[in-house]
Amino acid sequence: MAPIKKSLQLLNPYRQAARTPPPSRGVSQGVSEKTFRLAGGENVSYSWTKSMLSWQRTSYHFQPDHNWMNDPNGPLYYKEWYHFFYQYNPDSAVWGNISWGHAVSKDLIHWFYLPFAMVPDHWYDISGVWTGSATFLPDGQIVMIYTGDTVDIVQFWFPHPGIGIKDFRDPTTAWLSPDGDKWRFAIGSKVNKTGISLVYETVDFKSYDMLDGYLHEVPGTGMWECVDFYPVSTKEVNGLDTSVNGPGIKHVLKASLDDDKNDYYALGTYDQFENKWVPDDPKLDVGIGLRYDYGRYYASKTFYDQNKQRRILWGWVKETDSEYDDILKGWASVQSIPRTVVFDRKTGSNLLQWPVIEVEELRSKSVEFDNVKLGPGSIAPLKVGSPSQLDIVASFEIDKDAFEGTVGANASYSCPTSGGAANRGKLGPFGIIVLADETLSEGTPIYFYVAKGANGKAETHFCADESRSSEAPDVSKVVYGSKVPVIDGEKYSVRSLVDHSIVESFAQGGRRVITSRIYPTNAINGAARVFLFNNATGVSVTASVKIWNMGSADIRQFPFNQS
Ligand code: DQQ
Repeated sequence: MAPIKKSLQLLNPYRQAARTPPPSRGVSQGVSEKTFRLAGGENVSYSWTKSMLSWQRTSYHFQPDHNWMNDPNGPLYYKEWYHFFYQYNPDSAVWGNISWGHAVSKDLIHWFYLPFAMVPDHWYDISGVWTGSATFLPDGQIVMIYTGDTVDIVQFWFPHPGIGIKDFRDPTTAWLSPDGDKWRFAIGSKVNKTGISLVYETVDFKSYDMLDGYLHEVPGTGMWECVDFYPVSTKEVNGLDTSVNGPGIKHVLKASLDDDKNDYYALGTYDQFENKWVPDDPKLDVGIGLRYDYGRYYASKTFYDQNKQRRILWGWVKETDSEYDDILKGWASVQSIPRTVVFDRKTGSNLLQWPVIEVEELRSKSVEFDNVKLGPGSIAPLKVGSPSQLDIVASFEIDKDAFEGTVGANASYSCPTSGGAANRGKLGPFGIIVLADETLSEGTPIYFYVAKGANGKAETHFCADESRSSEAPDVSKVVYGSKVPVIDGEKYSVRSLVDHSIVESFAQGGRRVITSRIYPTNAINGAARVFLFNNATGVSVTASVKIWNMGSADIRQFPFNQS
């Protein structure tokens, strides 16, 4: 851990003065902006105390001991260990000098840090060892293909007419060609404003042929980073190895959009003979349809866990405070809790993401609140042990008669633009408030809002409102969210993993996910509280909640010096 005291002393002289915005990081080198930029107000500082900053560090999410981390790289399971690599700056809490950090775990929760896996030390990666993926070969060898940043800021991939020299990156895990004699992998790119994915073929991972045409393209989506491409079973709940194709299988294509810094996926069909992927629904194509996460989540990557026959998704969750604060803390970014990914057989139109079962090892004391009646405009405090580290599972039912009798309830609702949890409608919002203080001067509502048009058709929105999450002016405070399918007979359900400055919330069994970074000034340590609320004007809501205190993960250096 960086010596916070020393940093505070160094930085305090200018912290109270007006600040200039931090420099852009990454863009001139050809990748997406790595500095979080507030829309205005960046030069307003807040006098964070040491205790506030220490509270922000997470207790059971993976993060390095100190300094900057970004994308997950080459995750895999090998010889009874999960390996995780990550974009890492060994020198500072801002993006730069990118190397591959490396950690191993038996359970995806407790980790040992290992020495760097790769540092910039060859002509083809001397300016940075950027993102890549792992492929197992039949003889047991593992191949890591990655993007190298060279001295003249040209990527490792070979120029292609119409494509900018910096616009190739982030190879996927390879899959076998139809004859099984060649490997294929995809990379992200763009032509003008059209996001594309190219596919390369290789026999030996030494020489490569680029296949004609694109795996897929979507006009207007800009540069695609960190493309991911994998099969999901429409029949079974198990995950599939990346090379599997055939009946009962759909293929997921994911791109991280450089232009808006979000991860979009779509379900579709891969014709391996034509090497083309076609979305099931062109209206939900990559970059214009579904996102893995409607909060802060980027550069994600899956791997097939042959240990438990599941596909696991990792994603980078960046800071949404200022870069000055990251330097004070001495660290920046966390990884989401790894999530299992399966096809949603109930809707047939989306994936389900769920925290890996192993995180439940950290659950300890629990409290339950059954059938809590919440009248219109009510709020109920919940007594919980340690409100900074929680696993909350909650479900809500709306009073049936009132629901059916309500029409014309704000059919044009949208989480980001409809005024957050303070905006009362007939059928919402209702949900939980986490990381709140006693007086609710700070708090983050995670909630449902049901909108119902004049035609009686209901649509449910799942949102997270950061607008009152912190009294500090220099952190992000947006309202995240999206519509979420709720099938007849289902309750409104949410699971939230609270771990200090990160809250990951999963609605309807993982149909929609929102990850927030939250930096309260009052609602920390013993002052943090959890509430249930119903801010609807027209209906009562009945809530049932179970909340576990979560222990801390053991994340430390590998004990090389012990026998
Ligand atoms: N991060 C890496 C790139 C990738 C970007 C550089 C996405 O390979 O495109 O750190 O965050």
